[in-house]
Amino acid sequence: MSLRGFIFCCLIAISIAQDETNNKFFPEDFLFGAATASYQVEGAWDEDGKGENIWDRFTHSYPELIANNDTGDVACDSYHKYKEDVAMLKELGVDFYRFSLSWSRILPTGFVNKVNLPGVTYYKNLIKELKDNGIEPLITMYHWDLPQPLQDLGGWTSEVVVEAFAEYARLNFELFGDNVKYWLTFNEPKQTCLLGYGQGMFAPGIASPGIGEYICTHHVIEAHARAWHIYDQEFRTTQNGQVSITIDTSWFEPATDSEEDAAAAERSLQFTYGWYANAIYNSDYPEIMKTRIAERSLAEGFNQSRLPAFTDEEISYISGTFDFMGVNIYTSFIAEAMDEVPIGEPNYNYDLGVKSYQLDDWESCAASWLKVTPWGMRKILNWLKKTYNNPKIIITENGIADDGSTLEDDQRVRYYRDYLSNVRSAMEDGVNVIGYTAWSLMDNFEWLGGYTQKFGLFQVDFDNINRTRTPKSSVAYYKKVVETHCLVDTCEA
Ligand code: GBH
Repeated sequence: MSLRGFIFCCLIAISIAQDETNNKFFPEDFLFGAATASYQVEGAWDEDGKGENIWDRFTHSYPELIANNDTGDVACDSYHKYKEDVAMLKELGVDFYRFSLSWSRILPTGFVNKVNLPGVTYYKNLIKELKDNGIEPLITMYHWDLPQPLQDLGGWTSEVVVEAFAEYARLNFELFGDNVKYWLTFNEPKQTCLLGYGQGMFAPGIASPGIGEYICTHHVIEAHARAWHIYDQEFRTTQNGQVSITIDTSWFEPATDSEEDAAAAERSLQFTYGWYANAIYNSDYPEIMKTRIAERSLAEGFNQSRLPAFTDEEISYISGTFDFMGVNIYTSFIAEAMDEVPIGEPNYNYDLGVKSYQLDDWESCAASWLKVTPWGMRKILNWLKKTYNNPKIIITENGIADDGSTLEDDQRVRYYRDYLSNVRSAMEDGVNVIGYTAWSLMDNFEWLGGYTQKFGLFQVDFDNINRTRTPKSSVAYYKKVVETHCLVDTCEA
């Protein structure tokens, strides 16, 4: 092909891509942010009085479960480098930074009897550095790192932890609330409960399929509601902030236009997002979960449902415990109806009873579970609007992994552009999205993936004792979007 022909083709290709991108401005007050979580970035796992948590214990006890036997012992060393982190946020120009508090750094025993002052100082310094640079903190209180002493008492299968969380939440509001407008109680509780207490793949590594995850969830929902009410009664009038929870979900696309597949897709959404969200944004667990789990439990020989029941009083106490809706969205699945699994061992997947999969021709990335499906973003946002009565939504995570081989992360640039384009289109559909958060500010400890899956806008050199941070190409793109509120070269009002 001639050079002219080549350039012509490129221009066509670019204009097609740009055509598909929504070219409306995001509203002026739309909030853009970037996120991390304590265990994934802080390091300093046993420094300055921090207690042991379940991810410290899990990575140290079962190194073979984590890629390259990696741990979060040092991670990005953000405990010492938070000023560099804030400088990176400043470079991006974001409105807010979503980070999480390490419960064990503040309360080494998990209980409020011993407050670890250096831990408190660390977060106060971080918050001050953010505010001094015009960046709002959005704080997650629990991003999976439960204090080990609380796990020793049963962790999220125990009522004790509900009470301990409520007191930890009150302390956080007292300590930091004057400077914090946005709070999340829990990040992705489904991963805590399903992977941590059902399947046993994540810390604390308890495999109690079909039982543990439901008990865990029941307590997490109660703990969330306790924290929201504490804020509402004791802090709202003076601190004026907003409290919610963030739940992750994928979009589930029916395999065909049959009624059975449509029902399978809806059931998947109810069993993933609805499991946590229905009690909070509507009321009680989703009917479909109550019915299916009760039926299978009785057939299996249990005397009652494996899904615990809320009392009427609890249902009304939990309902409405949100000031906005938090949601993490990365990918999509196809949902297909299937024959019932014969009654036998209890299992969440049998309770759900859906065959779900991703298609081979969906674009892949360095994280095998994450296929690039930007169109799913628009669909799931519309589903959330419809199902939960049009709440105010903050997308608290969205992003993609690379393998670290290049700083020219063109795939991430396209991912952000195409997902944000679908966010903007969903807003035109009437979905009330008020904020968006890129996961992640920088490469970090990606749980079982260790340091092999890199979600960062900034690269972190984990071989260098300085944990040097370097911008990838996506930094320039996201910075432009944050600055102009526009995804393409020129936008329309
Ligand atoms: C989020 O989880 C987390 O909140 C965040 O901490 C994380 O870094 C980020 O996304 C990127 O993953 O081990 O192959 O069985 C997103 C949902 C749920 C996706 C657990 C990966 C385990 C896949 N994640 N899942 S695997």
